[in-house]
Amino acid sequence: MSKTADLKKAPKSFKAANAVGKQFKGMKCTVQVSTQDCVGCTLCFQVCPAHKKGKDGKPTEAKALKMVTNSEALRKREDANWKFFMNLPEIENSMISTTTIKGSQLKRPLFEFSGACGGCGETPYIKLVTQLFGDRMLIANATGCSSIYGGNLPTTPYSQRADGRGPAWSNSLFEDNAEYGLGMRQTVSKMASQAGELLDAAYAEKLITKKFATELTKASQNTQDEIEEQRERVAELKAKLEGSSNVIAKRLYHVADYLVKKSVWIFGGDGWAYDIGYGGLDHVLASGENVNVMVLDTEVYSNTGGQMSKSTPRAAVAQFAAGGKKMPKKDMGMIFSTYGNVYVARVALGANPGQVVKAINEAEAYDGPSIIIAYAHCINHGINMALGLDQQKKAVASGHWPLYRYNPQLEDEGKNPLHIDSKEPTISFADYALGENRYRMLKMSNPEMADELMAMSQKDVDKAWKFLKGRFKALEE
Ligand SMILES: Cc1ncc(C[n+]2csc(CCOP(=O)(O)OP(=O)(O)O)c2C)c(N)n1
Repeated sequence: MSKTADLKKAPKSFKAANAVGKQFKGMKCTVQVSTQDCVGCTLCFQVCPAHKKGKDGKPTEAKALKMVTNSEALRKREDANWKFFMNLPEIENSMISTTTIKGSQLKRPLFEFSGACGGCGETPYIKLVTQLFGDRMLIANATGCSSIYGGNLPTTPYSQRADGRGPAWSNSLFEDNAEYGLGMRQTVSKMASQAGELLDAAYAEKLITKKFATELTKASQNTQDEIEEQRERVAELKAKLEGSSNVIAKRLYHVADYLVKKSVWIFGGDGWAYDIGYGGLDHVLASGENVNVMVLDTEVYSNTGGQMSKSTPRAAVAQFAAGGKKMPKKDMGMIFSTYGNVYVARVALGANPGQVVKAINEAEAYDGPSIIIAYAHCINHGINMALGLDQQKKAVASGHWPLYRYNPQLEDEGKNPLHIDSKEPTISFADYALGENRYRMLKMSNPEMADELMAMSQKDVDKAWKFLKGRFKALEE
């Protein structure tokens, strides 16, 4: 989104449409593709709401976006456009609301061009989180796909704003990631409290005024503009302290940046969260500390070729479950919602992107532990990856993946903490599942077993829905 004046020096081939929305009057909007980095997954083309779609969900008429074959000439032209686009000023924070899809998408992603499979279902969640909090984020990443495409060193898809701020990212092990993130949280909190104590000492030594010290400790940091204002205060503080030989001044200078609120995130797959790292995850969520967990749930250990986890649904074929998984899927969301102090959300971008934006914002705002369990379609499911988001929609429509948010804060306000965001199932579990090879292959190799497991799976879904609705009702009373 740009002011018309900013586009004066744009290359001739640079495209921009009139922006839609009252607050954007007179502005221009561009969706610029980096042709050097596009992997041709077609997801953007598939989901574009401007395109008319046929019965099979595929666009029949392209409007805003068109897939074309890359060429040297195209690359050259779009390289110039990309360079120009990347140097355009960022949209002003006051013009957008990052609690909406539109607002969130006008912010610069600080995660770009990963080496994940074309059409990966995990990466859009990461991109979105970095759009919302990337400039002050710390990420502990469990080993898995997200640590491989997220840390393909010496390159990294994690990026930075023009001022150099971006996510701080690290990966420890597969099995200790929640604890690793907890360590980040505790360090950040300790540094911030130390900075607070040193501010008092600095005031006592007359290095700064009491008014300034109070502003630095009491400033509200709930919006992006407030965060930027706090950064300015910290810069002013550091300028005052710089070069001083006073011990307090020296120590405060080194921890002053922690006076700006940080956002601690813990990323990992279902193999980590449901199985190998579960004990640690449980411990960290029960600790009450302010961390945000994002489970990128592909329902298998994706990075090592698709082994079953406790998230794998019954009837699906996976490694170690060649004859179809016999046991039902573990309902981790419901488990953690019984703790009472944990924010829990179950989300699926392909089904309801608005709910995902809401959940991520709520999880971050909640001053305690949060977990978001995000459905991520995967190449291991044996699907057409270009239609992964449609498959997500079907997972929700069948009731296999109910969408909900459990916010303990609401309970404190005397409201029902559980909010169910998806409707009663409209299609059967088989209607959803048989669109994926992981279920279909059993039907071919062992039809009787496939039918038996499919019938049990339908019962699993029915039971889980009944349970969810019962929970909602119980919390209502
Ligand atoms: C203790 C340990 N066991 C096994 C591995 C090998 N390993 C690396 S990634 C991975 C699978 C991760 O699966 P998941 O957590 O579901 O994440 P995804 O790849 O699906 O995103 C495994 C088994 C390891 N790194 N450490």
